Amino acid sequence: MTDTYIAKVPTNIAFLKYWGKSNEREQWPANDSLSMTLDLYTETLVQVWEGPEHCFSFAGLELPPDAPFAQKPLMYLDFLGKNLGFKEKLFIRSHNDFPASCGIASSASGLGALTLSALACWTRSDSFEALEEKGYTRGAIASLARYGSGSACRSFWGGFVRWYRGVSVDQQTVSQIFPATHWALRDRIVILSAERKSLSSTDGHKLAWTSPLFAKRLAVLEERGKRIEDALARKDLSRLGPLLEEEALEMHEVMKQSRPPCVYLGEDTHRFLDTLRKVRQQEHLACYFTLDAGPNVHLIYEEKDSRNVDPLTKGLRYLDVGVGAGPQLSCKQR
Ligand code: 2P0
Repeated sequence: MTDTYIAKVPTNIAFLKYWGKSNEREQWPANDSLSMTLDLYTETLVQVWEGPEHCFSFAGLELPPDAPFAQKPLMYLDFLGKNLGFKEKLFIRSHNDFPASCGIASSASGLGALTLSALACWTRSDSFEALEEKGYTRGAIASLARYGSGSACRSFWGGFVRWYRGVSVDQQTVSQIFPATHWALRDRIVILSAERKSLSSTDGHKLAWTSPLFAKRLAVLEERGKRIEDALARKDLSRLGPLLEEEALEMHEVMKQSRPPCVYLGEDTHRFLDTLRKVRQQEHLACYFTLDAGPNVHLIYEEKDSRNVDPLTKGLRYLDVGVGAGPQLSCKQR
């Protein structure tokens, strides 16, 4: 047995969406994105492994290298090892602290936790400080994670985080704009369907440029980003909420008008959004929605309004989460 390096990395929900890339190979997004880090995690444990290939298990099940769920992480791990010059094979065990069958995309937390735990193991680092001493700042680790999954780079900070595309591929940066303690927002993720999506986000990104709406969207995002940041700074949900909804619906309209169309929302989603709008008007409920690349709805509201949101989700499956404080790294000695 060797030492075990343990990374816990959160998921995030985008307020300003990353959809479409300017350079696929370098994972350069077409626009800035901005997210809230969630209090939902992937935990990944890594040890040095004497076998001929990496060994990967998820939720207690060892996955053969050609299993669909194992291909992306294993290919990424090879890329990471080759690029950084680490040859040791790794024994990796990973699990989420949310149910696997709930339809929540976990590539941000999953690829983030894989990056952090693998680097920690290869460099024998038991903390972010130890990694930094070896030249891996938090920003550098987030940049590496981006190659695994773009949205993973935003999961390396707690609170509210912005991924700046910069003026060239190598100028992109990620940083926290407000800490987790800034504003007690909640995300109630209403699970309307837990089915695996028919088109992966990576394939969906490629279609963005085929949509006649995409160029128009890019032209308004800088201004929308400023307004979202301003509403966050003022903790003003009555200004933030409509911006979140406009942004989420616009992304899905771009998807729908791509060639071929890419449709993630179902009838259940539209029905639920209609109910939300009706209840919000009748009850003056301060609750708004955003959407990911899937049919489930993220209800965003202030913690103090939790009780008022309950009737809306009565009888439905949901996860209720707060703002996350960011990733953690530790080491269990043999
Ligand atoms: C986001 N999404 O900003 C947007 C909103 C989905 C909808 O980032 O190809 O899994 O691995 O970079 O990060 C999903 O895209 O795609 C995503 P890759 P990723 O959160």
